[in-house]
Amino acid sequence: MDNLEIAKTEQEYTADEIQVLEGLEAVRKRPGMYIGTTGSDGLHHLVYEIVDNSIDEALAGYCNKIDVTILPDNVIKVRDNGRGIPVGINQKMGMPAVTVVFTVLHAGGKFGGGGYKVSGGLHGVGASVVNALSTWLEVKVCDGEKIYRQRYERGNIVTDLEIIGESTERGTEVIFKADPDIFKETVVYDYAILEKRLREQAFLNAGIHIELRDERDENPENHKKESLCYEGGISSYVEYIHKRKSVDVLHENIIYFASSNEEQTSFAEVAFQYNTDYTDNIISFANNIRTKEGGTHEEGFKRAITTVMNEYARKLKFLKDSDKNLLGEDFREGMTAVISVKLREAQFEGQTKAKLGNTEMRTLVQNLVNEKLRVYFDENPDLPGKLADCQSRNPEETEVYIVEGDSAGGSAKNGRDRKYQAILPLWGKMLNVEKVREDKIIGNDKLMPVITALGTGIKSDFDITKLRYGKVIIMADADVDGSHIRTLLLTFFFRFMKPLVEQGHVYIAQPPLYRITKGKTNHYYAYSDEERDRILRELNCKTEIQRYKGLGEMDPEQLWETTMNPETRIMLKVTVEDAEAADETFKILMGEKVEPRRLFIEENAKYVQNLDI
Ligand code: TTJ
Repeated sequence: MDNLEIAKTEQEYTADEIQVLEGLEAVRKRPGMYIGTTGSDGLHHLVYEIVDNSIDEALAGYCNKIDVTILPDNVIKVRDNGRGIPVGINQKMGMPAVTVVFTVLHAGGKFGGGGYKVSGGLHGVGASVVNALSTWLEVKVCDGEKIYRQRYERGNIVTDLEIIGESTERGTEVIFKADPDIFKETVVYDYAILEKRLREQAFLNAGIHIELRDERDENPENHKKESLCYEGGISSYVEYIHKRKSVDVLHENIIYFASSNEEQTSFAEVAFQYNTDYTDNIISFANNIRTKEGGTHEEGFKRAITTVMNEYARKLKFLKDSDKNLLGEDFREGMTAVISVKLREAQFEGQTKAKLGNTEMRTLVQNLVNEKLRVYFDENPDLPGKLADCQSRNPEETEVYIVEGDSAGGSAKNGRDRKYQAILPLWGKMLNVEKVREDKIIGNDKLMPVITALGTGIKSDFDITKLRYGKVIIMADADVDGSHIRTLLLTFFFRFMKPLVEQGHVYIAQPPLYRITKGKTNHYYAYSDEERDRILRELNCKTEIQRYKGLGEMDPEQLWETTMNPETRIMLKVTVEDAEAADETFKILMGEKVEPRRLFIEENAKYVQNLDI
């Protein structure tokens, strides 16, 4: 695990390396200075401060289990299976290192030169602050031979560090009771708040086992327990967010990248996945601390996503050479992302000190995503389409265009009337229709976004009242690939959303085949060879004829004018006169011969013009 390597240091800590910076007294006088508030937030912060020490030990590679228990009377117990806080005498202070950790402000091996503090609460002040703000606190250390214990009250030593037994195990246990004289508002812990934070830590530190227990109730049947361990790390976090929101995802795999700098002193990882929502949800962390205000790591991520996605959109001809780049927000719509960086001497800036300032993190994350996302797109060219939804939610007026993503998606998005027209681009190559069996249709990730976009469900779950768009319009090129898409979609609709076809919701867009230009400014569009000939006869003068080979050749205005504007467009309405007979035809469609398939589309679709008039 990369992050463990970073945290590991060359030399081991010894009792002498603990640096001493200042005394403890001030903490009880001005607790807010050290833990932010003395309200509920500050109370919970005590737990994080203690747990962070165990997480550091885990990141250093010496601990894999952390237990957190809320005991009766809101006493907190934190226990790990790490090496144990050193018990040897610290020469500078003349007392055991563990005593220094708990009684001297800003003490702790992690603040010395050789060490590297990875985690750490918002204020990074450590165990002595918790001790100062506790009515009492007891620490137990097992060093593989003996068990040591020391007790403090309001930060003051009340017993020497004593040997109380023997054990072959190693680890540290801290038990404390928050002081109600300090936490006047409340000393009652909220299980859900602790669970949320510990789960977050479990995501951010893949593989660590954290167990949270609530044993406050005198009846053991009412005790609560949560085991938190995520081998998948921040990818599991993205998965968890999507599951909890019960939002549909647009692609199966969560994209994950990670890298370190050359010196192995910084580490960055990102995980993201698109869903059917329209908002973005980017969560970032530096040294396991949430950076709500973002900062350099988030900026690097966003820049790289915008750059590489635009590159990819051009490569797929989703954007034409003359088109402007899409904006960053266009690519973040529906994205859930977790960004986590670990670095030495993180600088926290901003209003709430929740914004990462280290500029080297911008470069690290940006380069990471730039490089790995390009490779990812090369290896996974079939990313599914992203619905560009319309503003209206009234199916009486809304329509969705299902478009071959690599030909006309961009023009359609730009040319549409976004009030009532939604665009769903289908990316990548269509499966060969004859190979698509019924079971395959459902697993086909091209169709997943269609199911999601329409909102009706399928088969026995199908519910027409949930249809989000009154018109479902298939818009594909007049070539073999386009015909495959139409056939696949019609087959799918017929088999899985039959009432959609029966009730006349499905249409096939008719883009023109020719553009006839007379002089400089007069344009005519012909939708068939006959129409072209008629126009040429009527014009009876010098003209220029352009044959459209695909929708992609049309700019947004032309596509609107010829194919999408309800006032002028021509659409084929797909009807199913006899469901049984049509199913037979679909079977022919599924067969190997191309001609019966083409005939089906012609026979089952009739011209309807100016639908909205
Ligand atoms: C320090 O260097 C020598 C080996 O042990 C390292 C250490 O301090 N490990 C450590 C500390 N593991 N766990 C802790 C710890 C655990 C709790 C619950 C609370 C505190 C303050 C420290």
